[in-house]
Amino acid sequence: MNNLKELINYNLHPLDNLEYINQCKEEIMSNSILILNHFLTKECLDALISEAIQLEEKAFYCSQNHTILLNKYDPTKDKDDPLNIEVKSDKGCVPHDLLDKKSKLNIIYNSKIFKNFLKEVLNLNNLYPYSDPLSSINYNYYKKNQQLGWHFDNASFAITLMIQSADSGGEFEYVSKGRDYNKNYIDKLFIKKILENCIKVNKINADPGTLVLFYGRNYLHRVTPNSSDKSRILITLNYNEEEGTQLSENARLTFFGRIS
Ligand SMILES: O=C(O)CCC(=O)C(=O)O
Ligand SMILES: [Fe+2]
Repeated sequence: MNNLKELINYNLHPLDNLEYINQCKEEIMSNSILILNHFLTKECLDALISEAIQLEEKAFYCSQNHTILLNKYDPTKDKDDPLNIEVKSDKGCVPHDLLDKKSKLNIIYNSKIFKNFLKEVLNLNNLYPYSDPLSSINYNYYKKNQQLGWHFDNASFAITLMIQSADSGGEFEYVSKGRDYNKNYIDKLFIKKILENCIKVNKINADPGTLVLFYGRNYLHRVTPNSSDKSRILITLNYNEEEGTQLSENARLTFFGRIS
């Protein structure tokens, strides 16, 4: 069985070193995002690219219009209200149960060292997998013209691993203000300006093998349309702070086309 230290570039990213953990913690506190380049070893990245390409034909593609809070447009409300404006998202998704049990992703996802690193850096008490068989680890595919519209996540934090970037477009854009979920605060005017493209936003185009952590529930973010013929492929590693959490049946139907 592979050891975590053979899957990630431990020399660059010593996940159980206190000094390194604190450095990452400071970085996410000051930049609102943590980008760890060359996180995966070349062997691990190659294996995940093969797995992603082999599974691509099994992806379930969904296309939906939604608001920035991932709700449906409400015709009884003002259509210009920033919380009622529709954006479009379309992508393909391969759920966890289609991955080989021996996938290197399962090893990374379940590794005590990795989970402990995440807990420390993201200030979390616990990290548990989803209790449904689909939602914990997902491959996401963005083909030409596919995108993820501006949104806030339902989960407080997001963990992604870039596997293949688009040749053009398919960039991750974000702003690190606009909402404080815990204080029930949302800055509609600021959000409106973003939706109207009046504010300069942060942009990253992660290279394959990069791990990204960010607070998606408070930071508006999107993936711009992939304008190349090469699919953008990205893994989301999804955890919960509470044990026994399932993704809602509605969300499972939307993203995976089935509930189990
Ligand atoms: O694909 C990305 O880089 C971000 C994905 C994302 O925002 C999401 O799945 O909610
Ligand atoms: Fe998101």
